[in-house]
Amino acid sequence: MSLAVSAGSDLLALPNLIMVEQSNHFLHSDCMKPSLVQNIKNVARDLGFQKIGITEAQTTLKEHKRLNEWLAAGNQAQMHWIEKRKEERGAIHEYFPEAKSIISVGMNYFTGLSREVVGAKLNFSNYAWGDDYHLILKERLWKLLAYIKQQTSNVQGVVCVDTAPVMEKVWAQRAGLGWQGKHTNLISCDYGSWLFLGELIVDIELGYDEPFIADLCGTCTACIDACPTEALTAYQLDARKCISYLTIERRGDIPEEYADKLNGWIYGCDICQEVCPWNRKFARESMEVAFQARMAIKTYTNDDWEHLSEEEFRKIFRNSPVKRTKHSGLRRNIKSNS
Ligand code: B12
Ligand code: SF4
Ligand code: SF4
Repeated sequence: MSLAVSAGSDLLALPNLIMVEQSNHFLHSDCMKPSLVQNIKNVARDLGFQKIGITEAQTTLKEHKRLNEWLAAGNQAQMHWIEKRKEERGAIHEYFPEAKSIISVGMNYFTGLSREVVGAKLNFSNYAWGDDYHLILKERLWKLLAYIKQQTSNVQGVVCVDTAPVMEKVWAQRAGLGWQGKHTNLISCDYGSWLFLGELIVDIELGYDEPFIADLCGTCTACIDACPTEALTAYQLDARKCISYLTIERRGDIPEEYADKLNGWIYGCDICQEVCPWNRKFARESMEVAFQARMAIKTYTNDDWEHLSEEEFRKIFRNSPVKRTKHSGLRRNIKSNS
């Protein structure tokens, strides 16, 4: 039997009585109640999430310890915001005391284009080719919460996408979405690692998925070998050396020793993911219009980027993740590459 949420244009308008399909007949859910968990997953899928899993909000002692060790070694560089909220990041109930279940979602952002086809040798990481994912994922997760509230009264929930002090990859792994590869990103068997992650944390118990226990990296070390700045050791990243950190998060000049190794990256870096066999074999083109590359990303030449005015910057990167670096940051990155 297949359960399918009836395709309504407005998910919030989904009826309390969901239609379910059985042998080509539509039945009222009053006659045959599908579980809330299955409905949540169906609605999440309709909202455009390709990967959905649910896990219990339990303690994360091992990961908390590793986070503390990672911080103590100075791997966070200038990202003091990680340290400031490390207790919440390492223990979900410090962040949301009532948390019972974590609905973890992944959204495919692979555009299907490689950086070889764009007009410039200066590169933007493909996660930043289109609209800002924070806004897109958050809006849809709020809709998912609204749906759950329609079904069950007295549910409280919080929506997290990137900026909340939660370890998103850890929850995604526990919810069965995939495993954390040696490049530290979460990899799924069906989309590779080109997935944005987000969570809806709720204060009700739900049915839970099996965690993804296998580590499918095997003996591969392609990401570690390809990283131009040697930022990776297996399963750990030293942000001080990472081009993504240096071009997005770092304030001030990019240190000389790394400026030589930027390899054309002016916003983020995709090298460790590009070489990953899971992405090479299993990446699938995203149907999400919002993630498609902006015209300038595809057509601008090095010369265009080198002469980019502040006004153009504002126009091109309105509602894009690139605005985080500001015009001055992008100019610094371009200069560091020359
Ligand atoms: C800080 C941050 C960064 C920093 C640091 C990255 C890092 N690896 O920590 C910088 C700026 C470098 C960065 C870069 C990127 N980021 Co970022 N980042 C984050 C953020 C906000 C927090 C991550 C964090 O907690 N780091 C702290 C360290 C301690 O965590 P960790 O790396 O997971 O560490 C674990 C492992 O080291 C492991 N471990 C340690 N020893 C061992 C040993 C073994 C055997 C094992 C198995 C594990 C293990 O234990 C640690 C704790 O669990 C998350 C969002 C979030 N709230 O979670 C996004 C996030 C991880 N970033 C994301 C993305 C897309 C990127 C980039 C790809 C962007 C780009 N193209 O430039 C790069 C990828 C670089 C890379 N190789 O990781 C996505 C990843 C999606 C995915 N599929 O995994 C996230 C989840 C944002 C999102 N909502 O989608 N990021
Ligand atoms: S994002 Fe680039 S610099 Fe950072 S670890 Fe991956 S390959 Fe290395
Ligand atoms: S490149 Fe190899 S080692 Fe690195 S994450 Fe992918 S499979 Fe794992």
